[in-house]
Amino acid sequence: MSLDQTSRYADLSLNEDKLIADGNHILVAYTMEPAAGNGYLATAAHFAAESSTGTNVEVSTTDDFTKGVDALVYEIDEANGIMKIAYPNELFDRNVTDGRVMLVSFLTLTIGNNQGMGDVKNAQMQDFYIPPKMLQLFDGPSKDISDLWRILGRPVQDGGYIAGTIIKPKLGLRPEPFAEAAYQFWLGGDFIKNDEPQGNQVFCPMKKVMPLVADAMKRAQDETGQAKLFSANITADDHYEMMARADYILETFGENASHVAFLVDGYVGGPGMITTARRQYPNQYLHYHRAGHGAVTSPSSKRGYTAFVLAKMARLQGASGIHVGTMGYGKMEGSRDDKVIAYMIERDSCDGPFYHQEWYGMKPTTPIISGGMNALRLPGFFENLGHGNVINTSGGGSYGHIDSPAAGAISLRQAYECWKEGADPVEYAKEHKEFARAFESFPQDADTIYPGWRDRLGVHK
Ligand code: CAP
Ligand code: MG
Repeated sequence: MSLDQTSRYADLSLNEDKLIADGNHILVAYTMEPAAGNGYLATAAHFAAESSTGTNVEVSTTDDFTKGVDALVYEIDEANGIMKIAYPNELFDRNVTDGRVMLVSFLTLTIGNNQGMGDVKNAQMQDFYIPPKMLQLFDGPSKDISDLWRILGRPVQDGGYIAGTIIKPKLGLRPEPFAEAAYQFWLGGDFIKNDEPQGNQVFCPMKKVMPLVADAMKRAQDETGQAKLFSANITADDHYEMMARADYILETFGENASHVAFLVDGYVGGPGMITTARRQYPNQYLHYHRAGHGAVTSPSSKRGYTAFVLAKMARLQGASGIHVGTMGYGKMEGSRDDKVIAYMIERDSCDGPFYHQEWYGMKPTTPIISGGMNALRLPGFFENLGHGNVINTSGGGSYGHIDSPAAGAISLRQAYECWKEGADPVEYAKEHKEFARAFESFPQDADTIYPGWRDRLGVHK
């Protein structure tokens, strides 16, 4: 049993509306279960202590100023296992270079030692509130989807769906087949990303493949008369390596460098990797891939933080776009209600699970939709989300189309147009060949989503 620190680190008389109005605290809501034999409020108070100014015993060096910056439990709902903690703004570390706040400090306090405490069985951050005076100190995005729509020649408001893919197979292509796969998709689609592990493998050196991809982009642009986009992976442990990759890629794409986004595997790479890319290359769209996040965000996890929290943190850091999952329409975990993740990062004002957040004009982060998607799954996805102002990357959905990657790309766009027109997809397929052939490319999906499609389209096994 730890020291009972309730009297110091809990104050249930605090009023949340007043805490928000005063703007002097970052507020955080967690699910939390105490370890057996530990009281709920006492454990929450100890959690707040370990997350701010305390430890498991009183120390002689504490003074009145220290107590003034204690994190405080201000609300608990023991029946539902919820606790809310107010963290004074002063607790968070500031850059010596420019006075801005850093996400790593937010994490090391709110999801740091408190993840391994003996009296806490588990705790997971569900939502957080950033007051205006702290929001201003985060970088936020420098480029957003409007910059991509501008390059694509679309309206910069509601420019609509960006049809994308991921070079598949995930690994194993040498430079020439890699670039050919890119060219073939670009003949029908807008946007290609490296898959998250693709970089400088010995069988596909970056300095061999990037010139070929840049040439494929030029040829596809000439062939189609349309601009094309490439999200190049610059992820690396060492930020000098990241920058070497980024500089090389920009130089290689030359006059098309503005068509290049930088892909960073931000969860496994950590916050510093995202901020390095954001601050060193503010002219490039910053694409946050979240591979690995499931370790803490999976619905089966009771620790760390949720996918909603990850996406909200990514916007603060300045991700131009982040993967938000497929809301139950793709292959990864997710549900229809995950649409709130997209709304929180794309809107200027939004209700999260526990807190309303105003963004005061901070640029939006694009929801990136990926994971088992294809043309058949998209109409339902758009219907659930309510709009198509997203980047979708369908790897299998493009390279698995039985006609060609270009046909796969076209089928994705047709799925969006079908949804926008409010058309019945099977009826729409009668007039749109690539979309129709997606039914034959992914027959299991077709049977599940559109039963009876074979008879209606006159396609037999
Ligand atoms: C999708 C993908 C994405 C995952 C990421 C993959 O490929 O490239 O990395 O979807 O998941 O490697 O599986 P497919 P999330 O289109 O072929 O499925 O977007 O949820 O972070
Ligand atoms: Mg991938």
